[in-house]
Amino acid sequence: MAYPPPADQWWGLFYYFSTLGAIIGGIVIAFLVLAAIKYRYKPGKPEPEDAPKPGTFPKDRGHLKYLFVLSFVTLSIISTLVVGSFSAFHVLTTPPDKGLDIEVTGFQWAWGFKYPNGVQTVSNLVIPVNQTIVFHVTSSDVKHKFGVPYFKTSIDAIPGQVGEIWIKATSTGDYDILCYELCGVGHAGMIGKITAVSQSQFNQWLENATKQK
Ligand SMILES: [Cu+2]
Repeated sequence: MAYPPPADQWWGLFYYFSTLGAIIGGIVIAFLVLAAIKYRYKPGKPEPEDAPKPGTFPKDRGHLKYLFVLSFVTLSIISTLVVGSFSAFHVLTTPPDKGLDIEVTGFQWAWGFKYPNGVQTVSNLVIPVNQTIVFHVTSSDVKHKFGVPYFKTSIDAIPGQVGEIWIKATSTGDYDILCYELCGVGHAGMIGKITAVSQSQFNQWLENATKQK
């Protein structure tokens, strides 16, 4: 299943982390099981000479080369995770193009939307499909957090500040908007809806909404 941007970044990173985790976890567990079988206690078998003893440092086995190789492998893996995380974060916070600007204002307890031509809606946002939508998010009372779970993105809505996130719906349909910051007794009901429609349906809708303004 293909996820729309910027959720594709999130999922890419998630699969990268979980695949690496599964592979490395598999190797570690397999090594543990093999070692437990190979070096298990057998009656009459003497302890190896370099077996660790309580209260003494383990003997140097001269495996310095492995130390360097494994440190290098670990560092390489960790640096790809760090670079991957920062680049995904960069994508999440940087709209790919100018897109359609929507002003979002959180208040107790709903979301208000304002289109560039001044049309305003509450809780329900209609957007065109296959177009970048840039949300400029603020709050008129307390701290909220504007989140669009399907697109794996969210941002604080803070009075006096404007934060930006973006989405690009690649298929028509409804997507939930949630508040991610406990903001009062009505917090749980602070749910909005994004409806992605075709460009021509959107133009039609906006025209009607503009007439009714
Ligand atoms: Cu809220």
